[in-house]
Amino acid sequence: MKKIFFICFTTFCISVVDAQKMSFVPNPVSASKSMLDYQSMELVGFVHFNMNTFTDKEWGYGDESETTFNPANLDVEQWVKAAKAGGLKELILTAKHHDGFCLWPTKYGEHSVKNSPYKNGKGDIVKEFTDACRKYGIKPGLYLSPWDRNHAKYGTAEYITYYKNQLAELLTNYGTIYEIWFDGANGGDGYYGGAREKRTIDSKTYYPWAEINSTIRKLQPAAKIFSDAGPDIHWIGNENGIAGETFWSTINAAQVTVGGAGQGAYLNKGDANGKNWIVGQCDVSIRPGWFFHATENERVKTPAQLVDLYYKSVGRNAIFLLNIPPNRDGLFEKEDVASLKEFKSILDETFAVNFAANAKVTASNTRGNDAAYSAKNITDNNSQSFWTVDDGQKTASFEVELPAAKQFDRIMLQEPILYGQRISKFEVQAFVNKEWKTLASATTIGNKRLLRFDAVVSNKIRVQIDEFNNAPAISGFGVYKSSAREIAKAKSNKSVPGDMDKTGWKISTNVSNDKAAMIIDGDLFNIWRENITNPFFMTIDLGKQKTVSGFYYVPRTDKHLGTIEKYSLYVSTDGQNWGEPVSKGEFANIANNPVLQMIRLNKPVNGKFVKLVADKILDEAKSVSIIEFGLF
Ligand code: FUL
Repeated sequence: MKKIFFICFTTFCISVVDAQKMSFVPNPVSASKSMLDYQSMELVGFVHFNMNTFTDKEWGYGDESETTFNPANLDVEQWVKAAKAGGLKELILTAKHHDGFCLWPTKYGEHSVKNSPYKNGKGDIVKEFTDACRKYGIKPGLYLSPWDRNHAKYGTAEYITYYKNQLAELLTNYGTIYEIWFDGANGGDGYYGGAREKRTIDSKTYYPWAEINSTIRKLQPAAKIFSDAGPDIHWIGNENGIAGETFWSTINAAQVTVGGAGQGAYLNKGDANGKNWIVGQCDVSIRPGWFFHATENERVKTPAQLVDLYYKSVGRNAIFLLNIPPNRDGLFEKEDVASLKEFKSILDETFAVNFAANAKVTASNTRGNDAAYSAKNITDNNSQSFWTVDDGQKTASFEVELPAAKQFDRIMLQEPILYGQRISKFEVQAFVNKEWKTLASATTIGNKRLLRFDAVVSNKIRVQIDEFNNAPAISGFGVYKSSAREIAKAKSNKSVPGDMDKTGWKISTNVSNDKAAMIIDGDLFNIWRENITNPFFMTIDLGKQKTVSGFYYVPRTDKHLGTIEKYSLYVSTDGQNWGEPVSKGEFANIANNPVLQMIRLNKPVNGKFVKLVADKILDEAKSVSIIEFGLF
């Protein structure tokens, strides 16, 4: 606006500029103002707190007693204050996870806080949460698991009615809700009111998503809806918090099913030809698991690791959704709070000074030679104004001259996404020692692209844009020097704290003993894999009697091939008589979150021999893979 008045003092002039402005039209699929605002938040928090917190599980079976849920010192304001100090703008609470337990006193069932010791059944954690968020200026969002392993009618139409009722309850009784999160995990075995069986649903037809979404639009017009398929925000295809190096905010939603298999790669890159503008969201937990486990206290992500994820999510045109799970007291642990705070402080320090603010810019071309599209808009610190070029240009470039040479190692670029996402190949160069040096080459930009490279000293930076689907436009540009604290070494993930010494162990398997020693060599990187025809098992001779209180399994993270999904663990004193398994179950959510799995036995057992049986391999693969196995 400012510029229009500056150039045009006559009505005639204004109408000419308007006509030219009009001539720069948005791509057919582009961001709405409200999705632009959503994406500008950048950082959203997740709070996984529910029955699993008290059972030390990732996925509860659904048969947990309500009396187990009892957070003695719950302080929701402590979460919200820590989230705020960490720069999070919105928080999403697991009102109900897959085990079906409800953090609010739903009137549609009994499996909720109302039958727990928490505040003698008078508590309502959704209310406490939404009130606290509002008090501290954080937007509240809610997660309501579609899968319910407690509900007797799961799999039938009756459950859908129950689910819709619960959703309506959450959407009507707790003020403005800003995000609703629909998890794709669906169907499988569970308690189901005592049936204890496996139930599969057809994820394409079981949930009436169109109807559910329109109810949300009606009851909570400000709420953004997340699911694998949007309609507003979509899953990034992994639970590591990482968007593809190339990332489009467009996909074909019709091609994606909520809870469908094998669509992770598509969602991780987006689709240059997608018909729907759906923003990508990178979910990850600050700890290995989504829920709190005391055994993971040593493995809270460091501030440097979180900053790295910021570059791989927000810096690749997506949203960063970071989970911080409260402990059994109902509080964020101090390690998590400290890491989050330092993460924010590193980002603040890095991005405090933009060396390119108001710097001089020259461009290869300016659309219609119109000041409204001037290259000056690139460095004016106003992401609404932008530079663009005439239609039909084959390439486009601009050069920024800093007032003085500076040392820098970060560059930020933005496209005005109200006009869509246009650029698909570009390069950044700096004039160093009298020649142009390439700092980085990349593909997409979108709302924000952050580039990291080794520090250079220069006063001239050039951006060469080589591929685009429509006249390219740039609205923001930044040049920064990263905080020295960012490169603080990430904690080694080599050690598994407190595990049993493996000296003298002997391992044998029913497939091959060739390299099986790799399974217990303490190396958390080498993958042992063998083909199998029968259910896999391995036996370990511990050399002498030991007390076993738990075990861990480290799966491969690169792909699923051979990942164990269900297991039985046996302990024996003679290696002949094994009896009943001392632990049997599933590595919950291992397909999406293939991190170290730690299983605690109900009670410690003495023995000299341990046997692990793979009751089920992910995707029924005909192989088994193990990076490491150990005991506690
Ligand atoms: C997954 C769930 O199964 C996990 O437990 C967690 O809630 C994560 C955010 O989504 O699909």
